[in-house]
Amino acid sequence: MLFYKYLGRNALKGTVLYEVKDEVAILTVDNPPVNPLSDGVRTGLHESLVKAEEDDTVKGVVLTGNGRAFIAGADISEFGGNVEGIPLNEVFNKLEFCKKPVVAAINGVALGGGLETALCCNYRIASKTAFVGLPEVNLGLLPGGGGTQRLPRLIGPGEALKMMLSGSHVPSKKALEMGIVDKISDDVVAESIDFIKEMAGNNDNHPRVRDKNEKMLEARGDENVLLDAQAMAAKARKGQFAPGQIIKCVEAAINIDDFDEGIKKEGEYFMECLLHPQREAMIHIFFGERAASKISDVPKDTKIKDIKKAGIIGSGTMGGGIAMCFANAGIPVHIIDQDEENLKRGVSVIEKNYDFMVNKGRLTAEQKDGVFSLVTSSLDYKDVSDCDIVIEAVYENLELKHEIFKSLDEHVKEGAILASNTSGLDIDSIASVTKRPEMVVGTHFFSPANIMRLLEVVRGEATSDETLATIMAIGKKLKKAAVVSLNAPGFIGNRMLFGYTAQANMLLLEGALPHQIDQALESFGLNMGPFRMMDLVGLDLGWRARKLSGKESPLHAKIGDELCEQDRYGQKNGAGYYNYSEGSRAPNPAPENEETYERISEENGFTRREISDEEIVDRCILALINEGADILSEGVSQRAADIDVVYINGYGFPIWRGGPMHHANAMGLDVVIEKLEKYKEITGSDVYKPSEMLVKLAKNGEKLGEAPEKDNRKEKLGFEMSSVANNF
Ligand code: 3H9
Repeated sequence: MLFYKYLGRNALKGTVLYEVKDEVAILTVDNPPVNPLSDGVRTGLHESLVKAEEDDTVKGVVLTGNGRAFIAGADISEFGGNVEGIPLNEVFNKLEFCKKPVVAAINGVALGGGLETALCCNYRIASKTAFVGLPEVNLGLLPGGGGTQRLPRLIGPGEALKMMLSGSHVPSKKALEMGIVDKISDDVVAESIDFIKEMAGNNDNHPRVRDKNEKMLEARGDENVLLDAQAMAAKARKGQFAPGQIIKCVEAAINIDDFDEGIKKEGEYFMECLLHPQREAMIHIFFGERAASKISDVPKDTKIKDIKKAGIIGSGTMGGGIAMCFANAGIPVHIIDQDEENLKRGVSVIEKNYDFMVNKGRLTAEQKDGVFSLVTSSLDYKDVSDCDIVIEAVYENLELKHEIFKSLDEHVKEGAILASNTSGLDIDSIASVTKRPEMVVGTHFFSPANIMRLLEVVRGEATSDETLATIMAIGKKLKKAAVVSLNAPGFIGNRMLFGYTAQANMLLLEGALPHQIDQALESFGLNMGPFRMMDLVGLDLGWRARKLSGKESPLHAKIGDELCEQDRYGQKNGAGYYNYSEGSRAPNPAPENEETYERISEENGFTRREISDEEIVDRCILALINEGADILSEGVSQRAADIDVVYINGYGFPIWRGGPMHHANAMGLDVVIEKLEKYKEITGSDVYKPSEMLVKLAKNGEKLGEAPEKDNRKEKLGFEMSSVANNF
């Protein structure tokens, strides 16, 4: 008789269905949509295993999942709260020591605690479409359900470390080759029942992963396994806490003979991850990315158009990258360019990109042929007439975009969506030249579009719910982190970037040097400091636009403009804030610029001073936070977490800090206000005048993101769309 110390069973989430068929107990995890191991599932598993053990007619147990998933892991929403019900490791213990043989019938995704569940079973049979993985590292965690001890025993510590440090998903065919699963089948449950019936007589000899020690003994004394893992973590997971903990767990698996001692170590290291602020930050982004696709005033049941074919206007870097996104998702895509040479070049760049992936082993030659065959091209607009969506991706010129949209409206079939890949132009103005403004939307991809995950979806005044819902759905299909912005200057990302780079430039005028500023922000965790980024984008873009406008350069742009006058445009011509050797993107110091910095500082009344790294980081990051709070209070962004998703996926903000808004919450909004006021005093700049929203929240002891979500409709707001892009 079991006695559980928790109460309120009705409130438990998820369940396990129990059925006996052909003398085999079938346990089906039922917790839609992806069957995480919530309290109800853990309880259900424990109870069902006891029931199967106590039933003398039952010869064995098959464990499977309902719907598209086997088990997607522990219930992520339980982390950081009071967890009720039976602890996971108690369930795993029951499973591993079940008195009857247990087969995991892996019908779909088995991730994290899901794969760990399967590793506690005696056998694993996977469907052709299933995939497995231990992606806990993406949440700032380690596989704490025995994964760090069992997976290395099954596939060797080197391969297990690669899987755990990358968090990669392994398709069932590869999982079979690696030895993670024993068999692949079209009907995993039927196959598992047959398997049990075959094995039933063999009652005492069912393998347990915990007993497989050969691979641990082989690795003992071989330092390379752990050194390779450390190198991998340093390169791909800079600044993150969990990877080091994973490596320590595997070190324990290799060196400690007693399996249970290794499990104990894993538990201790897991707890340190659970309590670490990075865990909260990374889980905030996991849920933030999923929330971003939901738009508060667009009903859930809004009809979604079926996108069977896409068209792209423009075969440049952006057009080609976007075309690859569609092809990679299995959607045929047709590219139009007005110039035959450009088109040929554009298509050959796409092919080269795919060849590169083949050379790196990321695609097979056969897969390349498959995706590349989905890309077609021509010079005639008529050839996109049958597309369900056409994305214009030409350079930023409103008149040119007007012309293109007029033609598209004329040629593309009724009901198709017309999208503009603009980083700052007015979507309402673009929509106004068509007879279908409700089907016009902005899709701001980030370069290189086939790699960068961010997709800013720009909602115009007339954009319909159906258009928006369809774009969010297609964003998911293209594996993008899609975030909605209102049609307002700079949208979300570039508006924040503007204040951030302006402050970096002000710090340069005041006395800091580009490499000091870059290093300080890279140590904070950004992928690339602002001066390396400006050199990459090209200093001449803003300079040329400012020259055309005939206006005097703003203070923060003075040094960049002077460098352009000296033909220093950035990486494109080998000299900018840094120097670059031919064919290399590595920045080398440019001491010859220092005379320019000193002269421009002096001409503008600055006495250059020593500036600490702390001031550099504070001033640049506070500029982001303060602008982000304004964006939120104006309703340009729907939620604080949306801003974080934008900054992490498009601007290299470290995921382990959870994005600028989460970082502000972690600092404490009272501290943020205090610092803003301090820098307002030092600089006299309104950039640091605390956003009213921050002041109000701090006064009430609240956090960003706790306020109710904004109704995101533009008509309430009426933004003046003067592009801020020229100010960069
Ligand atoms: C772990 O296992 C720790 C253990 O080692 C140790 C413990 C002691 N929990 O992504 P989707 C929700 S850590 C709770 O849109 P897809 C998700 O929020 C865990 N909820 O679907 C969404 O909710 P909503 C390790 C979860 O088909 C809905 O399900 N496991 C969980 O594009 C649909 O999700 C992972 O890290 C969860 N585990 O992708 C796997 N998973 O509809 C995390 C999903 O309200 N999950 N939800 O927005 C994934 O990677 C993807 O969800 C998956 C499906 C590939 C499974």
